[in-house]
Amino acid sequence: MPTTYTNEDIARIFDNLAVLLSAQGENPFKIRAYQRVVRVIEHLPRPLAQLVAEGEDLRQIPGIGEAISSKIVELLITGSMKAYEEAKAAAPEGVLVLMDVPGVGPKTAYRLAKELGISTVEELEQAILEGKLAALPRIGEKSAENILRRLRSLRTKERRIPLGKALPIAEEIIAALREACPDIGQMEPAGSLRRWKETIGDVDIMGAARDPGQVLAALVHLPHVREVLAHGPKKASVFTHSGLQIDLCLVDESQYGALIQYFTGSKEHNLHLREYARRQGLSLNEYGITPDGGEMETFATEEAFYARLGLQPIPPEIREGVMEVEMAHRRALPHLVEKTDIRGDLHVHTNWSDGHDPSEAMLRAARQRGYQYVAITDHSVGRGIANGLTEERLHEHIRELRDLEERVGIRVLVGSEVDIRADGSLDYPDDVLAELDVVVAAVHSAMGQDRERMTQRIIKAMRHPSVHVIAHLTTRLIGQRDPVDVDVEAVLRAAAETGTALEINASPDRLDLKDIHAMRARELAVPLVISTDSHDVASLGQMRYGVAVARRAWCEAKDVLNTRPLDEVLAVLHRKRLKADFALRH
Ligand code: DGT
Ligand code: CA
Ligand code: CA
Repeated sequence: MPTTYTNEDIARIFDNLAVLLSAQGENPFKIRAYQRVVRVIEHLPRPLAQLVAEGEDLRQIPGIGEAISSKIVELLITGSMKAYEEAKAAAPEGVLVLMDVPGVGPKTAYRLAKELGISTVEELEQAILEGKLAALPRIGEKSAENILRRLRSLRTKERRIPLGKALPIAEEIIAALREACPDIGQMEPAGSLRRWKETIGDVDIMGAARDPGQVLAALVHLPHVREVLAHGPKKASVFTHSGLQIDLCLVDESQYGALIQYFTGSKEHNLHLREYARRQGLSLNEYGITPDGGEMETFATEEAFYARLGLQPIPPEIREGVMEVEMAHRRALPHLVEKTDIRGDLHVHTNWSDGHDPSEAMLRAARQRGYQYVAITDHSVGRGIANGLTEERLHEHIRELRDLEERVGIRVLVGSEVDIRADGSLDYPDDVLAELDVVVAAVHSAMGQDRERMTQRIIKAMRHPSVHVIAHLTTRLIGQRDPVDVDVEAVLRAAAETGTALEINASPDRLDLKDIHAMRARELAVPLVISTDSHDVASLGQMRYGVAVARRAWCEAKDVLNTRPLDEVLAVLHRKRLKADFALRH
């Protein structure tokens, strides 16, 4: 059964393994081989999980021999690695506890145990507060503080997992359960995951099955599971190797509607709903609806549940307790944009810059998704590390794309993801930009600028007649890099004024614009585009995350430019150029 380990996860396991073995006095050659493979894995361009799934021979990768290859395959296929489990079993208990603390790792854990006699998380916290950790050579105040911060956020359940990591794992688990128990009826994620929130506290899965015991037994035995937290007749909670808590709850088919409604939340939505129901003499719980003085009624579907309350079905993405209940009562909910409304992707890279796949593969994959058009937007020349295109290579690429367009049978917009330099100027000359069908401009450098400079920098780029779209406005990477300091309201107003579109970057690491910014853009009638910023064929499938952001922003298809046919897209994009030409001439 497949499990999700990223290359980073696998590298960390080998790194830990090397430390554990060296503390246990193992053969230094073996240890060095593990240390070496960490570096090798960190620099692999493709996920090992994908290579293994495609049946590739890992021994062809320099630095990976027979022994290591079989350990990686074992880990990916069974979900654990015997050598690692054994090394952990041989380590002192305190070391194991400490090495699981984010920011500690086995090397520090051994030192803490040996040099400070620490073996519990509480002792660790105490030692940090007393300054003992900072006093250790090669640790220092900064990493001691860092460890303390992460310890605390762990405890307050502040540690949230990015949507893009949680959803694939939840989908894998549901698929594995369905395979193990074919009599499962409905089964889907609930909670924040079903509402497509950008980060997830824990994963809630709801299901209907005749034999709940069998399904729960299958869950606790999945190779994904590291620890069983609770296991009852209808519910179980487990903790996965990837660090996710999963709650699974099962009922009879006849009650599924109330169950999935309740556990989808949000708590605020449920609160509004309960108050609304109260006024009609109805009370709600996770099993059904009970009229005052009457018997509880059950519901097989969520639509029937909402209908009993006199409400339109409410899409999960907008169940945040704002005004959705009232709107559903007035039958005034918008028809939210759907994935099938999307007719093309307007931000795609190829291996001409930092993408992994050739132009032809990207075009064919876009066509296969049923798209009518795709914009190829490789990086501009100043992006040296991303292998940005010189003018000469850009022209060569354009010729290739024009040729491929006919052969592949998809309309190609030739474009560029052009750098917005620190001073707001652009990374190609005006005449080059004017030749392109679509120019997507973005900040990639000098991200530490103050609010005023950053805001003016982006607005200056938007005033350029050839800039059609601003990509990933805040440059944030969820859980990894904070957004730049920018006055979003001012930027959105400038976008409305200049007719510049803003991108909802669908890459689940980014989701930028985020939901509330996209909502404000919609209110200001800023044209929105949803783009994947794909660097390989598989990432084109991430469009669904961007659509979810737009849905959370209450967007309809008409609010999203790339739901329209190509001629309309070009008309909107190029209106700006015409407007600017006109302004120059008069
Ligand atoms: P998360 O896990 O922090 O990302 O957010 P949720 O929304 O998934 O929250 P979670 O897992 O605590 O609970 C799942 C849903 O169950 C929640 O959205 C609404 C429902 N729920 C849980 N506890 C309560 C409660 O005390 N009152 C009400 N009304 N609903 C609750
Ligand atoms: Ca949850
Ligand atoms: Ca939960």
